[in-house]
Amino acid sequence: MFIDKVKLKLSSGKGGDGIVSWRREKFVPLGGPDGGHGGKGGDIFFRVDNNSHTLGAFRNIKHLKAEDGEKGKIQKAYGKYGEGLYVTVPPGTVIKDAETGETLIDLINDGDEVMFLKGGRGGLGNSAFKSSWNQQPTKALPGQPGLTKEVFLELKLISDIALVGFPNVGKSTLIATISNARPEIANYEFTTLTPKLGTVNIDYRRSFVIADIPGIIEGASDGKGLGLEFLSHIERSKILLFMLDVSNYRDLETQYKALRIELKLYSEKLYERDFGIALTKIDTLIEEDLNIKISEFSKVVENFEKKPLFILPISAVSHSNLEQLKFLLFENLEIN
Ligand SMILES: Nc1nc2c(ncn2[C@@H]2O[C@H](COP(=O)(O)OP(=O)(O)OP(=O)(O)O)[C@@H](O)[C@H]2O)c(=O)[nH]1
Ligand SMILES: [Mg+2]
Repeated sequence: MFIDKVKLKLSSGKGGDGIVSWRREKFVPLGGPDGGHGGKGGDIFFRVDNNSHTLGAFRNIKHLKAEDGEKGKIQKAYGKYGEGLYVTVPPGTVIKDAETGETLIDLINDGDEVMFLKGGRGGLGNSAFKSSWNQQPTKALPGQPGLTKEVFLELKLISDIALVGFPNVGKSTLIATISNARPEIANYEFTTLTPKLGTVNIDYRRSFVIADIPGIIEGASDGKGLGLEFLSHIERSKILLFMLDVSNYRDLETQYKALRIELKLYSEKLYERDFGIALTKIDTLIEEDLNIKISEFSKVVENFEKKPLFILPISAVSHSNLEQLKFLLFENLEIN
């Protein structure tokens, strides 16, 4: 289940108490103090793991707590340290303070680990208080309490390229054809309900990540269709790929203008992001009609101040220009 926002309470462990105890040995009637220190409480860490792409694991979790430290032992032995707790999140997870909304940590790279809440220190046992003027201290300290914080975990997926288009224009088909992702594909609108990532291999050592997101329609910024909330997942993408369907009942100009407007309404920054244009499903038209559409559409694009990196007619069904598309995207990512 794709979940991209959860609220969670996190607590580090309490430090174990120090204890009061006295050495008991044969033939030593008045043993000195030997109460050990309490163990430290467990810390809370965040750890990034590439194997998950959603926060669904936290769906039914309200509170996570690291282990408490154990109390000190006799013979000056430390209590056992509380086990640290690792909260494993997908790359792109932002940790926010639930009270203030402030961003605390942005977790990007697989394997990254960050200490978030330190466990309480263990208390000193009475052995620590022995001095020349006090040979029989009866004092020991309690362990420090742990720390508790409420946070929002918010996932903003990390992709190099994000597909932007009306529903049913072939976004998922493209990603299924050129990447390892296997999204659902169907001939109706809003097949894709949640963002998905796929990796596109250029050769054995070069690749990029592409995000398939739900379709956008006119008025999405007012909540029409699936709205625009999921666009938070493309905020980190370096390049957007507008997908415009040459066979759609909305013509290319209508699709393009509406998408540019909705994007702008969502975020000026995303509106200014570099983008390419793929004209999709060209296998559905004869060449002559396609050429007319392309030349008309080129004029429309000229009227916008922000120009695309490229306009490329493609077909995921007949595989037309898919290699070119991969290379154009990759090349522009390298320049970016
Ligand atoms: N002829 C032709 N049909 C295509 C092509 N690409 C996709 N389709 C068809 O178009 C329909 C929609 O494809 P999807 O990939 O699900 O479209 P989408 O943009 O992901 O749609 P949403 O998830 O609803 O936003 C499916 O029936 C596909 O088989 C293409 O290049 N040529
Ligand atoms: Mg889709």
